[in-house]
Amino acid sequence: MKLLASLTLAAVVSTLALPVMAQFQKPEDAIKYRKSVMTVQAAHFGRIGAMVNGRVPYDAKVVADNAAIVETMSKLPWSAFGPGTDKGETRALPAIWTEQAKFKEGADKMQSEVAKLSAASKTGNLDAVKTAFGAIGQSCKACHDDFQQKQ
Ligand code: ASC
Repeated sequence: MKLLASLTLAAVVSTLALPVMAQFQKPEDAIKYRKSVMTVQAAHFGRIGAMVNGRVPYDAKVVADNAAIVETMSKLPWSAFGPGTDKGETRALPAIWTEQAKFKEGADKMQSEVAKLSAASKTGNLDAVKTAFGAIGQSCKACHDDFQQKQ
């Protein structure tokens, strides 16, 4: 019984830890993973952007659904910037690894701004959504300016 309890606990803990502990076979798998996450994240952020910018009529449910996806995605890329993932098909700059504290600060800031968007989206208040959306855009840009090679 004790063994079963500890096996169950281990299974639960490893499931909970999964998003921040994604493991990769090869560096290129990690690079592909983080780029894919960014692509999906940008797609769903963009759907909110279309409403924030008035290109598409505001629909609170669509904003909330997309904000929830962005919130999940925002947690995922960071574990894929491990050692050895600085070379290959990537625009990641060396500063990510030489200025890890600053990089983490940017990652944390982005996630907290995204959490605010998620909260705002549940109120149905478009002005609150606009404010949160703008703050996220700034945090994306700040990190890309410092840590992503220009195209
Ligand atoms: C996006 C996207 C980014 C950011 C950035 C915000 O939708 O793909 O890289 O927002 O443009 O300034």
